[in-house]
Amino acid sequence: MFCYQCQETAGNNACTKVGVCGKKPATAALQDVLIHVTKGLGQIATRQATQHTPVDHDMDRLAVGNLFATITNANFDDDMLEARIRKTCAANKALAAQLSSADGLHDAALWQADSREAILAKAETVGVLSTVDEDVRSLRSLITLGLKGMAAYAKHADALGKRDPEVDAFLLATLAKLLDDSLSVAELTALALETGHKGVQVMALLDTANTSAYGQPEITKVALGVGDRPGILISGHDLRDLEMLLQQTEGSGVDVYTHSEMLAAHAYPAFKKYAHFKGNYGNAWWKQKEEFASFNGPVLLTTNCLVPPDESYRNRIYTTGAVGYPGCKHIPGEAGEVKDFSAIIAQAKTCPPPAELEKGEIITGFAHNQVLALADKVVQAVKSGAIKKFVVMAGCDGRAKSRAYYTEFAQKLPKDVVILTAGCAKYRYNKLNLGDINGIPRVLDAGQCNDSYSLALIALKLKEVFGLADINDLPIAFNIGWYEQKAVIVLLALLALGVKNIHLGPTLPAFLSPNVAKTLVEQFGIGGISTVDEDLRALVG
Ligand code: FSO
Ligand code: SF4
Repeated sequence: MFCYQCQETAGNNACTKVGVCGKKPATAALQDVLIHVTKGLGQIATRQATQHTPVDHDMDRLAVGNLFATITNANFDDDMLEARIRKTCAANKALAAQLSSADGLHDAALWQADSREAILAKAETVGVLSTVDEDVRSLRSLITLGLKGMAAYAKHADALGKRDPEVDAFLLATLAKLLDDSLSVAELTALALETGHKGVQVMALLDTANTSAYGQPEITKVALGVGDRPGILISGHDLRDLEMLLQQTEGSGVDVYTHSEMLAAHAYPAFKKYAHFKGNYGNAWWKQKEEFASFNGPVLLTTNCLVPPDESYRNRIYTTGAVGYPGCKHIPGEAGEVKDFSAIIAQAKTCPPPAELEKGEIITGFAHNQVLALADKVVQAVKSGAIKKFVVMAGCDGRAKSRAYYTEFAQKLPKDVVILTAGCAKYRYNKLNLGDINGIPRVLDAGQCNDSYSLALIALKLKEVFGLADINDLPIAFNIGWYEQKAVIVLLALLALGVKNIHLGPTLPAFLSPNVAKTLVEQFGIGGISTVDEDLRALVG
């Protein structure tokens, strides 16, 4: 196996024996082949579109679902991955038969999966290392990983009935381009940036999908304690799954708690009407082994991040959507279908209530609409000097000890600096009680990593209010923690918006070759992190 798609990759080089995330070599092999045949799907579907035959939305969905299933900590189930490969090969075969000619179709579009053994053998020749030139490999990886993030956002929007045909077409066409050996480093670099532009578009789509379905997030205090009834813990990012779970648990005597990224859901008006929507339990994804054990009730993973569950609580873990784990029950249901959560609810009723981890509350809901409602106050605070600077500390959390940097950085920030955050990175400092500036909390949490678009909108609005020509003239610094591939599309989107001098940590991606990293440094001023004190001096003076 060779996987270097996340920040925790072994030795900041690559996982080659087993994943730090727990991914086994066979699973990695299946994922490599799945990506290969999905690129083939991209090639055929794109050719179909040029022959003026509209691409069936089921094909976009297939590509999107495949990409999402290979995101870090999403799917560890070899049977599910093999089923996806077979489905994609069958689709490729059927679509290729409709083309006027199959000339020039890549192996990825033509190859058919006969058996598990054949798939595993195929993986030997189609993984990341099958691209020999290290810069081309690096750029192809950057784009592929960006597409995975884009797919996650497209999938969530689709679940709420919103899609953007331009994004779908771009996704398929770009998958096809990843098979094209004639593309130069310069062309691939341009394609990476174009991916960022489409990243902005898909994030806008998801924002519209979420807010039109559930209302504009509003400032909300979320309880951290527990009640005395059995509970279901819902993790991941999918708001439509949460809605169905809340509907089906109403009046059942079972409470619903959010975990990690689902915390943001408490800020949506549509979910506030559910009295049994209790609060948030636990912290970022990587602490789940202890926290899922003490929760006592069933846990529903709607997206990543799933840590391979211990035997002791595995029978309480349910997966849905792109997530899968062998031995855990999977709840089926495509976009537009109602999922049946009755098995989870029935099990919850037999479980003791959650064990309390902590008390108190945290505040979320500072998405763009809410911050813009406070715009006058914010602008006034900046003009008066009460707020000297904003630091965007969005992104992901992770296990690495070095991530203590982010807690210390937040603690040591001068009191006139406000943190803008989104994603599970916030769990490093959102319970520190950093206070407020004239009533504006010093940690403004826009929501999930999926809501990073909000931070971009806030920056663009401030630019307009202050009459600045360049977003980089704002008093905003970027110190982003990354982990998996949604962070890659957020990064590409920020670059596409013209944001410069982003600091990325705790380590720079292993998939950036020295030359590609150099380009990013030269063109965009991207940098890593150093010590807290040095970075404080560099970022906030
Ligand atoms: Fe975190 Fe996991 Fe949201 Fe990621 S829970 S790490 S970037 O999946 O998606 O921030
Ligand atoms: Fe390693 Fe990350 Fe890949 Fe898992 S997802 S195998 S930890 S690089």
